[in-house]
Amino acid sequence: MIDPATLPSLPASVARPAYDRSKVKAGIAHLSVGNFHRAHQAVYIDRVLALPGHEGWGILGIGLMDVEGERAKARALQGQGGLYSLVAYPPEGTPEVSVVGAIVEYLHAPADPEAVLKRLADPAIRIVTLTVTEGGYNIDETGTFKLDDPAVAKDLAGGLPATSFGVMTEALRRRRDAGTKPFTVMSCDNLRHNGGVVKNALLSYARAKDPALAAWIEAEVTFPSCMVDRITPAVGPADRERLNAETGLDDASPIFAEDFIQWVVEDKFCDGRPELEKVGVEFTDAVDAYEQVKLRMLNASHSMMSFPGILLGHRIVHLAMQDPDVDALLEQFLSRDAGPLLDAPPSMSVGQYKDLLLSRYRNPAIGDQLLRIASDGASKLPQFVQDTAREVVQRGGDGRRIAFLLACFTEYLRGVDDRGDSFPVVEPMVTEADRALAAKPDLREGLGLGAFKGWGVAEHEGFASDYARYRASIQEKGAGATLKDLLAAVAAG
Ligand code: CS2
Repeated sequence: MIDPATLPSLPASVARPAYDRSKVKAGIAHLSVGNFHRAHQAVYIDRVLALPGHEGWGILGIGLMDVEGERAKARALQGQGGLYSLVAYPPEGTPEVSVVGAIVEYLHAPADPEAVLKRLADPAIRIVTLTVTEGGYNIDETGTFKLDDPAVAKDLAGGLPATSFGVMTEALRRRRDAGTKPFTVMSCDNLRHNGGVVKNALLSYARAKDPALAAWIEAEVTFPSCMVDRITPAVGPADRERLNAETGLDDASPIFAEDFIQWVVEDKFCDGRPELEKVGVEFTDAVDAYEQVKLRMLNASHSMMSFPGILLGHRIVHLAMQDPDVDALLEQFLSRDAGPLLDAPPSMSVGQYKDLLLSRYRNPAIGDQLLRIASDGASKLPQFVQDTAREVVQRGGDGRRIAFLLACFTEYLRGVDDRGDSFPVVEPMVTEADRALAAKPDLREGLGLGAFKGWGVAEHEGFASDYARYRASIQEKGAGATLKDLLAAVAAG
């Protein structure tokens, strides 16, 4: 455990909060405090807290899930007074070690749901941010919020809410009834138009609960969109030991990340915001353009690396990048498929962005996990790859790499790679019906998976036959040989 009292005696090489934490109060509540939040938003807030007059902008972290991992996180963060260590790795040279102090309070909602609602009703909380993952917005392929989801239905039926949308709605109801201003709601997840998505989800829930309240929320709450970026690997027990050995700390919940960090935000806060522009955050009205580039280049190429890469037997990002076939697949996908369709903001060069991404992936110090990137692919692929796929097919372009990706995703669901080694498949949104489709002898039927619904590719003869051909080839001779054939066919023109 990190003991907050020992902060002043940390070695000089460890950066620590440059402000008096005892004066800091929470002004932002964050739902679902994952490693990404701790390596990203909390780092910007840690910087902002050192600005004069910013003591009111600390973070109240809230865990919502009733699982052991979340209970352990609560014990660790509460035991350390919200402190934790972060090691940021540049591609070369000395990593930067810091102890981050932005989270000044942490609550695990299942342990005391009323305490969470009380805190969220406090006028001092002026912004609620969320990282509940792509699948956490509970929307179907048409963008409709699923009111029949069992957890949502339970919240709608009454009692203290447990879901993120139930909790925010009840907190907003209490604020309205008390004459308190509402908080801004900002999604920090990798979703297309994340401000619009969280608004739609919250209003859908609120309308089903209480239409008058929903109307108040619609009139009063703002939902800025933002683009977030920092590669933050998962931390297993061995990483924890390694990090503590590296930092000399005894941290129950250390994290690590690349040194790159970016946050682009729409300036639309209904009850004020900290001066984040002073600590490196970019404010713009054109967030969608940044978000589009990031999702369709970074996250999509991550998917393009992970599903094929895992089948090829790779598990770690920079090692996969040392495989010339994976490198070539990504290079081609970025420069020929995703890149040319982008509506990039004037300040951004897509070519340079691509080069930067590939060099970030090659960073040997990170050791990011392909299985982390792959997890919940059924929620991620529609966000990251669908638009590019649809546009490539509509324009009569070369859909082979995307057909290969979808073939790899479908085959990945079996959980066995080219070497015959099995790997865990974490796909909570893949249903029994999906698995039955993926097992049909007519391999094209896999394009009917829920994850590919509405993409407009199954109807395209060339795309569907490529997809079926790649699946047959993966089953017969492996993803590695199939990728080699694909690259050779591309080279042949
Ligand atoms: C990854 C992201 O999970 C994924 O699919 O692509 O977690 C990625 O590492 C971050 O978005 C980087 O900003």
